[in-house]
Amino acid sequence: MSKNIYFAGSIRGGRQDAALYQKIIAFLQQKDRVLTEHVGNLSLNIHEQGQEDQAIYEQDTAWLRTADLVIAECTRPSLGVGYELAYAERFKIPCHIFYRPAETALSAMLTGDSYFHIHPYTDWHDLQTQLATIMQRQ
Ligand code: 6K6
Repeated sequence: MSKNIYFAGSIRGGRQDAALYQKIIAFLQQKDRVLTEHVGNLSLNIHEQGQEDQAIYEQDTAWLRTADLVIAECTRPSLGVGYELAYAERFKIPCHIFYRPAETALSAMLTGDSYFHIHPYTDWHDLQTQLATIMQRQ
């Protein structure tokens, strides 16, 4: 059965990986429903979002509570993504965290928490292979 996936990626933390987020979302959408497609929106202007921050918070936390799993790309550090991961843990939603170790040292608050499944990867091919394995298992 198709799952509801909450994809988390940096927005105000920096959009350098936005094209990668878009590719991950498209990959996941082949079989499942991604609740947060907007995270991969390449034309997003982070200064003129048009939505009140409180409405964003209410919507995103409501989606998180209904998600079957969270996939987070954490190479670009983001306070919002860190918050979402802690929120998901509180609601016992499985969380898979991806990052490129050559480009970032992931926070000890993530690597030190055994609740999280941490997946270092090197490139798109590696990431895609690991994602496919996780999605088969879920
Ligand atoms: C409209 C279109 C795209 O973005 C918007 C408005 N902004 C947000 N909309 C929805 N979720 C958001 C928005 N800003 C942050 N988030 C959530 O926080 C996303 O689910 C991301 O995973 C995370 C990013 O946090 P920051 O701290 O990098 O902004």
